Amino acid sequence: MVLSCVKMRASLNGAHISGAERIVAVRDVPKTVASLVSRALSHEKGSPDFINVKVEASGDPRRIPALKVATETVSTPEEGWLRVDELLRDAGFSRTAEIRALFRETYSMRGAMLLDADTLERLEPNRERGVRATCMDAADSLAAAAGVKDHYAEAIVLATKVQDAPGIVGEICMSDDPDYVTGYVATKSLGYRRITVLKQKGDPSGGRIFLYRGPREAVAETVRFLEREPVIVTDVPALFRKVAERRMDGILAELDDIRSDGLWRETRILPEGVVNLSSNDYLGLANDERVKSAAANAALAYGAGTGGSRLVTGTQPPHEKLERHLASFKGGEAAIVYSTGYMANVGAITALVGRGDVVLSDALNHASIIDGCRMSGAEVIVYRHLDMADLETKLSRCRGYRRRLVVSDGVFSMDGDMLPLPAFLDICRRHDAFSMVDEAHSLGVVGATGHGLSELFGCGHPDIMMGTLSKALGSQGGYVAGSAAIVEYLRQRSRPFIFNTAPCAAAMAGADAALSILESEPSLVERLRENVRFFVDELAHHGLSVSTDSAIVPIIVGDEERAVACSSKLAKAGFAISAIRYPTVAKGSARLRVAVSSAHSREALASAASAIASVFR
Ligand code: WAQ
Ligand code: MG
Repeated sequence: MVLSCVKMRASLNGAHISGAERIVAVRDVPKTVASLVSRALSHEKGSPDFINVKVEASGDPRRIPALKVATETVSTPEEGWLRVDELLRDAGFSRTAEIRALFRETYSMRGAMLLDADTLERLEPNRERGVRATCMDAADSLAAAAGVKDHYAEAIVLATKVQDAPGIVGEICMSDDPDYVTGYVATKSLGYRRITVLKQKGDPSGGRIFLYRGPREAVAETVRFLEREPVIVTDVPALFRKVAERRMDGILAELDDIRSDGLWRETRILPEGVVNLSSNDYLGLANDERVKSAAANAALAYGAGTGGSRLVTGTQPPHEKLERHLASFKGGEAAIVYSTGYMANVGAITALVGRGDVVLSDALNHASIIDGCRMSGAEVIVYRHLDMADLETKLSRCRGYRRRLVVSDGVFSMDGDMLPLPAFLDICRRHDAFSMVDEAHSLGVVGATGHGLSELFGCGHPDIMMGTLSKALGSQGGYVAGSAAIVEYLRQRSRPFIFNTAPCAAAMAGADAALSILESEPSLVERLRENVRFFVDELAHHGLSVSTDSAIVPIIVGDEERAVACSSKLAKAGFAISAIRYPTVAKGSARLRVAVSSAHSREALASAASAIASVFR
């Protein structure tokens, strides 16, 4: 087969923008030229004012397998260059610090510095330009999206050819693309070692050194080989991972953005001895001996998992017992339990409304309510936070719908403020809308004996009384209580109930025991209320004025990174207080969120208040 080397160079105002090398069959020259030219024209660095395409007859190419690739993950350029140093030493080079210093001199060169690895003499015939490796390609490069620049695949091809050149014993490279901070060290023995970070983002420096060992009179042949000898590199891993790698680019870039916006989150295990002021276990029942042994005994009696969905084989006696108990506690005719509170909200809303219906939702409702609204397919109208006048105005415009549903948190999880339930119910009634209230943060907290908002206000119940087992009840799961018909409807229609393995008996029995304790010891609720009052007063003593209707005490910081910094200072002082940021709350309204528990001692609350005040200064 007759082959051609095709080289493309594109520049703008004399500055290099992009270049590429192909070795293709003569009949593929036209389409190769077309794709390289279109690649040059659409380069992200800008559109070139000069494109040079050179097509030369090629001799028979050498075919050599790609160097083996390994990635060295580092997080800073300093670490990256330390790895370069170690790798060069491993490969038998000794003057690594001097090589590193010389590398900077390549930044202005178009080609590579050719350096004697031992004497550090510079051997390239033209110092300004350097030596350029050309006449190379990956096998099957045409098939693998030839028009797209891929640093990785092209660098492996170049590095493989370079290590095949007579006298060459190593290479160091750093990309000159300001957005691409990766480079590599290559030798025959090390293979191609990618080093993920060699410079800061935005830095346009880049360069290459080819390390040479051999007699001076052989240098000319090395240069000829690098610049003229056609080489086809087979088995380039990047070419076949290309699509997947590029797919990951967007993901990795977004992760970087999350980090740089101060919005990075991680899961962590609370160290021992830390005062936990972030827990929703408001009554300390998650660790109550009676609750724990009820859960443990249920696991022993019924198994660790249920093995089936509720409507198939997953229902066990503890599920039904808890549902009856919740119904009577909430003053409903029936109740239905879900595996999580999130699923209870999504399950209830998506079952109750759909296309042709409308749902009105408070602007600060919990994400699980928002998701339920979105997933339902109903029209969603958001009203201003706790603004009953706005709700009424908007609801009064919702005539021609099949169903109207109004949904609100009872206590708002990030602000600790509360729905004025009587007004809410009155508006819903007058406009013939279903009312739904999420009592996740009010059950066990609000009302003289912890029954929630209806108890506090001495008013009626919403149609859909949603709540959770995961907070004051110290267990895990969610529920909806209401009329027998509503609950039956959810059992028939709500997909997170139907298509989900039944929650484990331990969670059911634990919640059931906690509910019994709440009924028999309403003093727990009073103790919680006193703790909240005490804590708010302590903060006031230290000059921080905050307010809450619940056990959630928000302390607004504003800036995301400052909130995180406060939270980590508090962690160092032994207090786990979470920083709440976007997207949980609006951007610029980051806060420390303290959740008070009846289990907190006065001493712990007093020292927490003083620690919070001191990080605020
Ligand atoms: N021959 C010799 N030197 C060259 C050549 C060449 N054909 N092309 C570029 N250089 C020199 C020049 O000084 C550049 O500034 C420097 O090398 C870097 O070139 O994820 O993109 O084309 O594993 O920016 C490596 C990491 C990417 C890839 C390399 O090099 C990975 C890269 P760039
Ligand atoms: Mg480049």
